[in-house]
Amino acid sequence: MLKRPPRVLAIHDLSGFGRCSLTVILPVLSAMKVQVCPVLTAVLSTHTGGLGEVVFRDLTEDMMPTLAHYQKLDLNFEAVYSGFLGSSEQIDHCLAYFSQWKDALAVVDPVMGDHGKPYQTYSKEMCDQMVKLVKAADVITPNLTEACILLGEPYPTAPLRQFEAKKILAKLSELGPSQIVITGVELSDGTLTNLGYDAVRGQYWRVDCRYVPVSYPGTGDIFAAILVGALLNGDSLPIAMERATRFLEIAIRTTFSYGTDPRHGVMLESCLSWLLEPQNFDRYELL
Ligand code: PXL
Repeated sequence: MLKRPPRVLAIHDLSGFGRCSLTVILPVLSAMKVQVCPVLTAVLSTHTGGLGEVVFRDLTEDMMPTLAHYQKLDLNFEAVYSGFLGSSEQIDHCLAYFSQWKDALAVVDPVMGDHGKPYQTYSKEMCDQMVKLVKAADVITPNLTEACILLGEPYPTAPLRQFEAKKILAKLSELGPSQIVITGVELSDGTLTNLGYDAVRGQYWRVDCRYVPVSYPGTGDIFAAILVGALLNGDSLPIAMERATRFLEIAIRTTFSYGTDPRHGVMLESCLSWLLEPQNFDRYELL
């Protein structure tokens, strides 16, 4: 039994304004009683999603000395969790962190794109490197765009049928990870859903989402952070998925009701207390 809260080494950027990356990951995981130890990849004035020219400080060269320091301190982590990465070199450094803490749950949120397209900052070389990182992961949380980039497949032009969705999940698990979650998938039955696959149990899961006609930055980061916290606290995969899905529904619907600028992200502060309260989960289904 651990005599302290679970501890996550979180390799992410800090974007000052716009509610993404560490500004949402830290409060979410702290609320879930998980200790976060951030390793910063970069500091930005805002996220890169349409708020103008970003002030950017790259911190790649601090990543390996930080690893060496933690090694010297003989620190243990229950999870190593990476997110938005700015260069191939940073991806190599993440691989070094995964090798250093082999027993830790290796979680990769392969932040590469959305709405069918890679982000402008994402070169073909980085997409290939991200495949290497995914191969070293236990858990991955791509959206459908990222899932397609990882598999080198075109983004589907029509909603997916169940067997097509299962095929994508199974192919991603063949790369290495045993738990796959794909967010924001439109199924041919008219639902928007988050899909999961537990390759050890051979089970496919879905948690359907209530649709809201707006999209906010940082929601993928919140989803992955809740999933990490939930898994470390002993949730099963479908319950971890439902916890993340339900929280985001509340955060998105709260924000939508106020009509704030979508680029400012979701009103996390108003909703965070939901994570502290006991919840019952009965919305997950087998896919
Ligand atoms: O939410 C992912 C993310 C993280 N960090 C930065 C980003 C984005 C998405 O746009 O720009 C800097």
